[in-house]
This record gives sequence, C-alpha cells and structure tokens, in this order.
Amino acid sequence: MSIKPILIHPDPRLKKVADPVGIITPELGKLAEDMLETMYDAPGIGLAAPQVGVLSRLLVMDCVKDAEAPPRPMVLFNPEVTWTSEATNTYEEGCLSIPEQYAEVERPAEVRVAWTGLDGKRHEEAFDGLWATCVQHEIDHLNGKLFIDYLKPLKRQMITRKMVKLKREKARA
Ligand code: K1U
Ligand code: ZN
Repeated sequence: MSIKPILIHPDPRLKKVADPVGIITPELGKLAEDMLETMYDAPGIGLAAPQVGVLSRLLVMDCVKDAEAPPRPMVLFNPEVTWTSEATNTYEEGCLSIPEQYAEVERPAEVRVAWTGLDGKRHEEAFDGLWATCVQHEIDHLNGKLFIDYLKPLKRQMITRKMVKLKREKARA
C-alpha cells in the first residue's frame, strides 16, 4: 500500500467529470487500498479518485466517529444516487483538496446510493447523518464539483485566493 499526494484546489483535474470504471481489476483494487491509506493518513473521512489525480468513478469513505467502534472502510465504484430525501441537513464541510477551509453546506439529509463493490457486485444502501453528507461530497468530486461551488461567489473567490497563495508558498519551500 502507498500514500498518494492529494491535489490542492485550484487544479483542472478537480473540475473534470470522472469516467465510469469497467471490470474491477486487481489494479483498481490496489488503487482503492492506496486511497483508503491516504484518507486515514490525512486524516479524512472520505476521498475521491480525482483528488489523487485519477479521473475514474471511485470513492472511499469511513465515517465511523466512535474511536471504540470498529472502522468501516467503504469502496464505491460507479456510485449513483437513486433517491434523496426532501428533508435537508446543514453540515460544516471541509475538503482535503481545500485544506483548513470550512463552510456550511445544505444537502439532502438522507440518500440511497447504488454502487459496484470490490467484489464486482452491485450494492445499494441508504445513508444518513455524516455518511449522507460525505457520500454526496465525494460523488460531487466525481462530477468535478467542490463544496465551495455551493458558496456565494465572493466567499468562493476568497478561499480560492488563499489556496493559490498556499500552493505558491508550498512550491517555494
Ligand atoms: O473529500 C474530501 O476532501 C474528504 C473530506 C470529506 C468530508 C468532510 C466533511 C464533510 C463532508 C465530506 C474530509 O475528510 S475533510 C477532513 C474531515 O472532515 C475530518 C478529518 C478528521 C476527522 C474527522 C473529520
Ligand atoms: Zn473534498
């Protein structure tokens, strides 16, 4: 397993629509394992393949908050939202591609998602709470959308400028 570098906004690869995956090959399995390791190391609760520069429809997540509870690493290929609740939930979101920036985003409180698992089989499950927020945030990444795209233009521009500055400083270091 290996930890992959995470792309930082602004990067054109974070704005692209990712391609569906075909057969779940051992190489895709290895990528999913690497993404889980990268997510836990960050640390984060989710990660989408475009964030590590791979434009394929793959996301990983583990939103178990209780340190005493066993982890639940999830790997979702070609995820599709099949139902959304009318009720919404507002959560202060962050993003590993937009470090140290947080903002409230309103999304459906509950979603049903269908996906292909590492076993190559189709699965479907309902998510609520942080899991629902996270899976929607990650599917947005697969569609080239970032949580800052839900914010007012001025706030979005402010965050983007901060990220440009951060990347310039990192490049000089
Ligand atoms: O996609 C990403 O960039 C990962 C992102 C997922 C996410 C966070 C919050 C709401 C929706 C989706 C993160 O994991 S940011 C880091 C984070 O939230 C966290 C880190 C350590 C412990 C708990 C949370
Ligand atoms: Zn993100």
